[in-house]
Amino acid sequence: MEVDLRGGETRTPAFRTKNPSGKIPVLELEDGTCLAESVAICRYLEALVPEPNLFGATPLETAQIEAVHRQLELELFAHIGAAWVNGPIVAAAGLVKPIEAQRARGEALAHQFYDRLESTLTEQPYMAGDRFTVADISALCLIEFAGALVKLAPKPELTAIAPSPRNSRRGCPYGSARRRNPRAFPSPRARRWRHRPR
Ligand SMILES: N[C@@H](CCC(=O)N[C@@H](CS)C(=O)NCC(=O)O)C(=O)O
Repeated sequence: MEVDLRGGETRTPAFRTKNPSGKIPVLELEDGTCLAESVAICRYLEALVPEPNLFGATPLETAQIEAVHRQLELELFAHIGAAWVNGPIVAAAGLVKPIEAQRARGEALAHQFYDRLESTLTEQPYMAGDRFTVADISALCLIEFAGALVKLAPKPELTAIAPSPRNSRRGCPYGSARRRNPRAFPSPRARRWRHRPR
């Protein structure tokens, strides 16, 4: 179902019966049940189709992925969001009266978080360890959005977190960290051997 965001459709009483916070995405099931929040929707879909696993295969791994994912949402998404909401595109659309100090603060805190991600991805191939999870999906979408629409791409010297379609084909979606720290980045063959069923 298409929703006219700019026209304010998500703020109407009819839409708020689907999601009281007046935001998309909303997954509407055949029986009319509506499910809000992107992560809740993803969890629901993974419960229906468990493989490939993105949210964790053991209690410990599930909690570890959740911790990384929440930090991405609360400490990166929130700041990119502040820079976006108070930036020129949203202002030009006349949706929000921008506050320059909030834009600048969002931008500075997002860059701080990028520095932190750079060290994480220099030590390990993925956000939450040695395999691709939902935390990587969120991180890659956020970095892409920030670069394309908020002029808030990571600085060029942060080569480990740069999304890399070329490396993605080799099994790692990020930049040149594999080359800088090869011991932390075993080849796909070595990784398969390490994780073989015993
Ligand atoms: N925490 C929510 C955030 C959803 C969200 O911010 N949606 C934006 C579009 S990406 C929206 O609907 N904005 C419309 C508005 O705020 O009026 C989720 O992850 O689903």
